[in-house]
Amino acid sequence: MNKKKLLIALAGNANVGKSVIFNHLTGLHQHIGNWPGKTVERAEGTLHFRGYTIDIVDLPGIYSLSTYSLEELVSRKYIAVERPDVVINVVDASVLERNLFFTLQLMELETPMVIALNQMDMAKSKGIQINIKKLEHLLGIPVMPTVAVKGVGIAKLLEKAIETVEKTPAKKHPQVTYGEEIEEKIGKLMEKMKNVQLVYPPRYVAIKLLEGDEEIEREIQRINPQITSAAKKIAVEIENIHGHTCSTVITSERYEAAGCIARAAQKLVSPIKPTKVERLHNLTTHKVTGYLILVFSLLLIFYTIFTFGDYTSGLLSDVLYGLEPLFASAFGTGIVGALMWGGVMEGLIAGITIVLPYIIPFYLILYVLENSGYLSRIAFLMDYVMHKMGLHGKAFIPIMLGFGCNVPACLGCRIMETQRERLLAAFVTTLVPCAATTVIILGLVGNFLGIQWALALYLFNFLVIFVLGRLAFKVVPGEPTALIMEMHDYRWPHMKTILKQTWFRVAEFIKIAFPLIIVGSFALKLAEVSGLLEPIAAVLSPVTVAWLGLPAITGITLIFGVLRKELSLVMLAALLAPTGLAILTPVQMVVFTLVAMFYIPCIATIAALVKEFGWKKALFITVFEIVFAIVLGGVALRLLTLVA
Ligand SMILES: Nc1nc2c(ncn2[C@@H]2O[C@H](COP(=O)(O)OP(=O)(O)OP(=O)(O)O)[C@@H](O)[C@H]2O)c(=O)[nH]1
Ligand SMILES: [Mg+2]
Repeated sequence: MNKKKLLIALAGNANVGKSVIFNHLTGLHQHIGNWPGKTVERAEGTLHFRGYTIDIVDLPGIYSLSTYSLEELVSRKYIAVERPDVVINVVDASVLERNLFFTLQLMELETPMVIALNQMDMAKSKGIQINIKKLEHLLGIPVMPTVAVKGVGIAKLLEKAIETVEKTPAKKHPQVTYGEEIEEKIGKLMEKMKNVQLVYPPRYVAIKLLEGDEEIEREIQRINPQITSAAKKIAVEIENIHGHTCSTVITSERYEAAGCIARAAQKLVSPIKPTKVERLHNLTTHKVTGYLILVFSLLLIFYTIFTFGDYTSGLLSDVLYGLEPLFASAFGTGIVGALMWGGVMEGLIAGITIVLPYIIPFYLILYVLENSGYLSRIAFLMDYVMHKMGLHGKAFIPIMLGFGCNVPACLGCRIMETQRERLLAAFVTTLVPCAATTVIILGLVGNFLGIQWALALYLFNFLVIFVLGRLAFKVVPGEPTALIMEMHDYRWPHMKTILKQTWFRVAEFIKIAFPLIIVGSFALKLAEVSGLLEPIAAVLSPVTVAWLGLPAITGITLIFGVLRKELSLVMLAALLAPTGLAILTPVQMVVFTLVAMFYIPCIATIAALVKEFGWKKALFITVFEIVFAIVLGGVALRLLTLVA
């Protein structure tokens, strides 16, 4: 595969937003180190975009204006030596003049350039209006307005940068012109360098020599001492004419040029106070309040869904189970009756009592969050953590949903932009302990061994999610694509859209999951009435008894758990009567819970996986998780027995 490669460097003053842009572009593939021999941080990353493999380097920010800082030396050397295909000069729009001073110097390096006019929101709130077209015209460089913290304009910026590279032949690079005398002297010096091989452009070298730049001087001194002595002589001539040092003259002319451009391109209007919507944005993305609000919102959402779900589920259950006598009178209490009630009807009830009470509110809330704009803020806040797992910040949403129920969570992975990202997110999601898993963890381990053991299992679960997520990120073929999120402003959610989206998703879920649930429970019931359960338990005993050290009966209850995970515990309690679960040893409890946590996505989740990714991938995930859980359970048994 011969992919087109590009090298892009981000350069600009300190604190303008380079790193924020860098993170947007390369969130999943970063390498932070130091510049060779320097203590200045070097951040590099890769992304895939429009068929290009793009390496991005975040050059250190330039702090000072007059003296040559380490950061500036590193930056200019990189640009001159590595010759990036294009330099993105990040500029703070709210202090345009000061930033243009550096832009003009960058231009002298004669490298293809694009300007990211960042912090447009800050400029706006300070009452600075910038005429983009005019700025582009004055500089002769494409300018893209951005608000990096909201991801606004970042994708377009990247497009513009690529466009600049693709435009061949590159047009002559625009330059600042200095006063006549200085231009003349620059010309003179350039004449002397005509036959000298230089890393930097000759004009740049001439200007830097006149400015008395030590590093450049040293380099040229080595190559051709005549040039440096000529430069010294010319500098003295300029000093005599202007009465200031040559470097002061050049700096002030450059300053004048920057000021001129800034004044021509910007207009001061009365500052615009941040609106309510903007204040809400700031509050919800703030380093402290943002996370506090996030935690509070999540708790509120879960609390609402579980209280509502629990209540409605119980109610529906009561009503539907009230139909049992009706069934008994219609189909009798024989095998047919058992199959109709225990197979078809109980499957249907399981479906209804999950779908209506939990999934509908989940979707409603999800779409309200999405439509209002809060979802993208959540993604933004979680971006860093999720990147560590090889996922985009957006994947946090399905994962969050997964704690309630894996089914809507898997379907929710659709918000990811590419098939690969969707699959990775869904895989991780199926490992999240859903409400039913919580019942097992709390009902068995929490109840009998204490809450600290339950918490430890949760922590272990997160660890597994992290490790397997990271692993999947490495092994799933394909490349992580840039997922540049752009936040729109907060707005009132549009209820009609939300209801429509919710209805659409719920209907889809019913269509795919219900037949599977009913067929599954029918098959289980059939196995039960035909006396197959005991033989099945016996067949499974090498795994359940020999490897996992559990009672043989768990083979059957775990199979039932495929329908709804908590069934595996509920049935186990019933089958172990009269002693109940208390007969299990602590080690058995932990092993059983571990297996139940991971052993399979429930049948409805499998259905959702099939729907989204097809049979093959769904089967692969399912088989992988079964094997993983069994191996894990056995290893845990041996480790725990060693310790105990
Ligand atoms: N309001 C607003 N703030 C921004 C924007 N872009 C960046 N910031 C903030 O500006 C600050 C500096 O951003 P960085 O990306 O760290 O800046 P940098 O250019 O990498 O800085 P150095 O690494 O020191 O050169 C951070 O607090 C950002 O949150 C923007 O578009 N709008
Ligand atoms: Mg930075």
